[in-house]
Amino acid sequence: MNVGFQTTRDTYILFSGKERINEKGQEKMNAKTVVLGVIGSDCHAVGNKIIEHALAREGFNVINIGVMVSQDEFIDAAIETGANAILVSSIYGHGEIDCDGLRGRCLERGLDRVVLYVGGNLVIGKRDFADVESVFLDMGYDRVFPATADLGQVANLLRYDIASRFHQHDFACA
Ligand code: B12
Repeated sequence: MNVGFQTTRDTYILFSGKERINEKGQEKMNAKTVVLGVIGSDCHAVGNKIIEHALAREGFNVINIGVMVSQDEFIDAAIETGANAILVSSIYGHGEIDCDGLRGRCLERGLDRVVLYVGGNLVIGKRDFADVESVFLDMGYDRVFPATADLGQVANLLRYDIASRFHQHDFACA
């Protein structure tokens, strides 16, 4: 039986009189890990930092590997950190070239459940977003976002997609 009691700062839970687990620590243990970066030769750094801060504020454990990241660097980081999702940014217009093949590479390297998002200025010039979205969905991305994406909504979608792809018990001791 768990017995809860208040302190001035945090709520603690007493387990069988043996362990005390700080609830904030527990939240951290359950945090979903996402790898974030800007793919290819793309050096646009501002949006990347904004996404990092927005998702960290939403409670994600964000591994930001920065700009000019290769597909294999995304995958290396995801494997090393046991990430649930990879968020790819492409800003300079070469997304169709840089992003193609990442899903296949993930599968080759054993990341068969990782959630894959892509967003930014994905193509050169102005194209109907529905067309752009279908190109990247066909590449195997789970969701595709324009530069105007609301990062709060992105966080909600991420929670939903991660929970659907990874069973809850996988997080129990993560
Ligand atoms: C600053 C800037 C630069 C700086 C970058 C400095 C730096 N290190 O960051 C410099 C001068 C180096 C530069 C260079 C180039 N740039 Co520039 N640059 C810009 C500019 C003016 C602002 C970019 C920025 O910081 N935006 C603010 C951030 C907050 O927005 P963001 O990057 O779009 O990110 C947000 C969203 O896209 C979204 N998002 C991004 N990724 C993802 C991923 C997911 C999963 C989700 C959900 C959301 C999401 O969320 C982010 C936060 O809100 C834009 C024009 C503009 N107004 O956007 C052009 C722009 C991006 N650049 C452009 C181009 C073409 C280039 C160059 C190729 C130019 C050239 N011929 O050399 C080079 C490329 C260099 C390289 N190797 O990357 C084009 C891209 C065109 C396209 N995609 O069709 C733009 C749009 C200008 C234009 N209108 O033509 N650039």
